[in-house]
Amino acid sequence: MAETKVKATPSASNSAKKSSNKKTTPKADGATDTVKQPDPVLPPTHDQQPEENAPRATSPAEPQFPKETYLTWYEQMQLMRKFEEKAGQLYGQQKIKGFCHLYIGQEACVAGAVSALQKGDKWITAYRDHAHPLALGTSPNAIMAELYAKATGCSKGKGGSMHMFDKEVNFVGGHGIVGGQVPMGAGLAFAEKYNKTGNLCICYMGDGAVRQGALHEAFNMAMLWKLPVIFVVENNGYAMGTSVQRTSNVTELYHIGRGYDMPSEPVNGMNVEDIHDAVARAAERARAGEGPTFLEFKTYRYKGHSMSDPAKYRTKEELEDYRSRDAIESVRHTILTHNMATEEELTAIDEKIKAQVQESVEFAENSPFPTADELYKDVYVQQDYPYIRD
Ligand SMILES: Cc1ncc(C[n+]2csc(CCOP(=O)(O)OP(=O)(O)O)c2C)c(N)n1
Ligand SMILES: [Mg+2]
Repeated sequence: MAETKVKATPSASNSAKKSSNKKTTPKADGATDTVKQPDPVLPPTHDQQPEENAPRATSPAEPQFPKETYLTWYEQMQLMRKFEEKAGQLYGQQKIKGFCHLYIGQEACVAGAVSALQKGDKWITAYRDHAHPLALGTSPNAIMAELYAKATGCSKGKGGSMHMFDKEVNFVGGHGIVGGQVPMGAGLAFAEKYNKTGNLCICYMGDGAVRQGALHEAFNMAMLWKLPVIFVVENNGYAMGTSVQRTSNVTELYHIGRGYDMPSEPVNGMNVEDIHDAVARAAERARAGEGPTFLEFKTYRYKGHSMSDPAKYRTKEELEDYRSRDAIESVRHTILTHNMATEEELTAIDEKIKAQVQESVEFAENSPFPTADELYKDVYVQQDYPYIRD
């Protein structure tokens, strides 16, 4: 099968990678491609029986990245997982209220992208949004306090689980309207291009969002203006309890980019290395002025849609099958197999994270709620809005 070599990128993306051991990787599947690209090894689609599945995602025979990158991935993904396990417990105790959507199982989708992008890049996603700011460097204290609706939260306690926001790390939310962030992602990329910053925007969405009309308008404009944006669909198989197969004629969601000649490709969302590579290729294209890319991360959430979902619409076998490909376990296995760290050193990282999460709970517990006058702050009001008549 034909493969296309990737060029070395000057960005942070490939500095995370071992210079001596670059593998050749397929280019995105766009109409401009002349070569038929091979399909990467992917987790099963959600209508496949476990026995039909592709080979299990295992640690590579030879690690492609330096030790520091694997250790960073391990620490970031463990922080996401442990933080959210705690958030789930606290929700059960009614310390956290309202909606709460956990990212457990999908951690590689963020960790692999963080290592492939640079500091000034903008990030936007839907309401399953705790992991993104955690990996970008927002303090767990500020995220936990936001879950508690406390004034010290990253959205001043006024956003809650679905509306995390942190300008410091370029995390632009946290959006509750399915697909609402897609045109905003294009707009953020437009600003970067207009201001000639050299930065890009990575815009995440769920599989439910690709059916929204606004996505199609945004894709068209992003291609027309060659905006520096990476659109990512995290296809975890379900929009609430409804599977992709029940709502879409096109089940390989990355094909949707083809209608706009947008370079598009499927990625094994349970494999942090594959995600890094795909995002690095897309970033290189965006920074070279070649415009957007559409990536479909094939992933899975281990928990229900939100805290109130017992997830009865899927089988135990399906869940177990994805758990057996767990990205954190894979990275842990790579680290240990290749002597990048000892069991004791990984345990020390786990202990550090446990303490960080515990500290965030104490911080949130001891923080005040916002005062009543906060109600009228941070509200967008346009005084001369033309259509209001007295
Ligand atoms: C425009 C709009 N319609 C419906 C909803 C209700 N709703 C909330 S989450 C959701 C499912 C979205 O699933 P998906 O995009 O696959 O994301 P996931 O939850 O799997 O991360 C729906 C329909 C909404 N928030 N916004
Ligand atoms: Mg989904």
